[in-house]
Amino acid sequence: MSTTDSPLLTTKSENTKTTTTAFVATKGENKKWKVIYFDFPARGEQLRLMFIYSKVDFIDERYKGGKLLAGIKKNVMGDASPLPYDQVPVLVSPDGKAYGQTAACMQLLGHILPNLSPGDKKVDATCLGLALAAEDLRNTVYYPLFYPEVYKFIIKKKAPCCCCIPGCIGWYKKTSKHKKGFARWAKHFEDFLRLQKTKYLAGNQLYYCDIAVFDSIEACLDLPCFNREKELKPFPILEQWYVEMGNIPHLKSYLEERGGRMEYVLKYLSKK
Ligand SMILES: N[C@@H](CCC(=O)N[C@@H](CS)C(=O)NCC(=O)O)C(=O)O
Repeated sequence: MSTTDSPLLTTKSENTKTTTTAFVATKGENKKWKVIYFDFPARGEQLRLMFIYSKVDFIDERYKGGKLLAGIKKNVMGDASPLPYDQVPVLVSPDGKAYGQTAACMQLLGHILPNLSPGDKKVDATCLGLALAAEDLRNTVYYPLFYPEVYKFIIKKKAPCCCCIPGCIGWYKKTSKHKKGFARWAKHFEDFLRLQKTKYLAGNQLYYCDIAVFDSIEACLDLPCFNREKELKPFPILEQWYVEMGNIPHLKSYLEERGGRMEYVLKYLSKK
């Protein structure tokens, strides 16, 4: 398959230069790891952040929507499908082995990239637990709130006269219950930092779990129903850690260039 003429997806490397490509690694790129995910900063974004933090180039294979992703699932591609669970994100090693399940991919990348995982197996269990907790936060807070928030945002912007509809959506989708879940998880993360008195979540060094938790918190707080300062105020140690994580130069410039997640959705919807 040609690597330059597929309309299916775009590949974005660390320098954010976007080129069109197919999902087979191009010549010269075959020594790189690859992330397969949607062209949207959600669950798979943390894998991209790992590479960006480490300044290691990677193949960033982005699918613009579920229909295109369906084209590489097992019922279409059989055993040649690169999706072990028919879901994304997927991490593919330079020799072509595909790994699924986000927390497992984070742990593996932590071991592959320099200085992102602890040598001690017990500390690594703590790291994996934190990466799984980050997924719990995403699954119980971010994802249930995402579509109601997108609808509310669009209605407020495009039809402000229908001002009671956002409230009805909130009531119907029980958004306040999901919103409250944020503080529950933030308290756990604050406790890790407070009880260990460490700079990072699992020690005095930044590990893959810090990137997983940072990305999950950042996704939640980017939803319009959250006010960042208000949500983090009860958790001052976590807030300080969060601000420091966001100020890490490489992450900061990537996040600034990427922009907010809601802006990303609106840009996507306006192109439709
Ligand atoms: N437990 C999985 C969940 C993965 C998942 O839900 N992926 C979603 C995108 S965030 C997906 O692939 N959706 C498309 C589909 O299922 O067809 C993980 O941690 O990676």
